[in-house]
Amino acid sequence: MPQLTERLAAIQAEVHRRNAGEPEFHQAVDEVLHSLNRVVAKHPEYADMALIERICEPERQIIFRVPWLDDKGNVHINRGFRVQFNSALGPYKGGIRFHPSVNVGIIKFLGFEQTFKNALTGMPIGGGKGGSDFDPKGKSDLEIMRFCQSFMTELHRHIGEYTDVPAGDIGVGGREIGYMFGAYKRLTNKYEAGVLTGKGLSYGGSRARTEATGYGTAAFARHMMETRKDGLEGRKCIVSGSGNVAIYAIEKLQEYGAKVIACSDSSGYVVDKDGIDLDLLKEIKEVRRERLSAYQEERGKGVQYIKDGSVWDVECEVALPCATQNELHGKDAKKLVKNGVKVVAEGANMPCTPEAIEVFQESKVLFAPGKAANAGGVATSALEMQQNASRDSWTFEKTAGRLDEIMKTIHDDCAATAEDYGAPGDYVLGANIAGFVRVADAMRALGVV
Ligand code: NDP
Ligand code: 2IT
Repeated sequence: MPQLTERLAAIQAEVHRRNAGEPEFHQAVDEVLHSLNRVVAKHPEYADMALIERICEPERQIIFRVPWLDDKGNVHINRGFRVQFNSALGPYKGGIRFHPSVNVGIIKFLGFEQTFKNALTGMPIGGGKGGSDFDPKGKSDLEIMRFCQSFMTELHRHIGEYTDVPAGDIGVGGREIGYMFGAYKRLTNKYEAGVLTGKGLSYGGSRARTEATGYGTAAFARHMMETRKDGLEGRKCIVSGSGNVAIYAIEKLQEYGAKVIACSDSSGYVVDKDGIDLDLLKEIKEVRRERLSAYQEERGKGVQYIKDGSVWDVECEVALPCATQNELHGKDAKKLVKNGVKVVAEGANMPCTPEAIEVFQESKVLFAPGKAANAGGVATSALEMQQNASRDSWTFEKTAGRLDEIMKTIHDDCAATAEDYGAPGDYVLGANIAGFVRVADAMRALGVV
């Protein structure tokens, strides 16, 4: 990475000092500050009025106790978080994550990334993120419900259609959003559909929201290939993870005629040379909520399951990391490059380490950061908010059509911005600058708040 200017280096040092022990947050901020070198050189006014310092400081951080009862009557305690990062463009907007690794630094990095991502969608949404260190694995349906109700008992006072609109993320899908919406409705005595997105179709959800993140990431990868007059048809692909984003990225890649030969979960990965059987994967992951090893057991011959291995060892031309942060390291990137990867688009938030990104960029592999490539999820959440506000419900075709247009626009904005700032093909720089400028313009207009 290039040296930061003295001013940006001082901001970086202060962010690190003030948020000690939060390496993921430092990582996300450092990347954006490096992109801002070029902005400040061209437009010094963006460094006035402590604008960059303010953009790195969350507007509000809420941390709370979440007590809940398991099926045997034992009391457990988890910690809940909501980081309301930036509301210059609209109400705070971003998912809720339930995973034992959650801490304030992780939620802060996600909220910071979300601010720029949401700006890139062009929709009127600010940035926020929340979650808990609750581990949903192995919990009964009733335990999940009680946890969601307890979580919302505190969260409800901080959110609202015009304030903050949470959605799903790791460990939070349709089931959890349903329980949280039910609890919110009861606590507030209001049918305020626009307070949460990712809702079920029977109570105000949007068609295509479930599919949106994965579909959008696959579409983004396709647009990247198009810049080299190339496509995805017949390409060998790997998608890491096997959750919401991974499943629908696989579905769209298959629709484009690509061959997805591997996917993973936190216990291992499968290689299916004939192409992943998506019906079986959905049955195992979405319906039965089982481990990926079941895929090999049921699909049988010809399928390999590698316990604890790295899915990036599999040879491919297209790689979509769709599991979690820092899941693809420098050594994985080198292996992928050696094996001939052409395009890497992040379906997850910050799945590639800075070293991995450097390897891709130096090797001229097309690389897109999550804040651009996975923005289709939150963009479709904003479409859900539009439908809720107008008490309307759009068809799948209309909603997915809007998503396609939005992904194309984000791709083209990032590419054009990178070019304007002297780094054609650098989607990291393009996304960071295009997102920053939108948020910064609004913040300048709103004064020091
Ligand atoms: P899910 O909970 O549906 O799936 C997560 C998948 O990633 C699972 O296969 C899980 O495996 C794996 N995974 C999670 N944590 C780890 C870990 N620490 N190590 C290895 N594997 C892990 O979540 P989503 O698909 O919704 O989210 C995936 C990523 O996409 C996240 O980074 C999220 O922030 C991002 N994202 C999600 C959006 C959405 O709309 N849902 C929108 C934009 C980004 P296992 O089951 O074994 O834990
Ligand atoms: O990281 C993300 O963009 C999400 N988890 C989705 C957020 C949303 O509000 O739909």
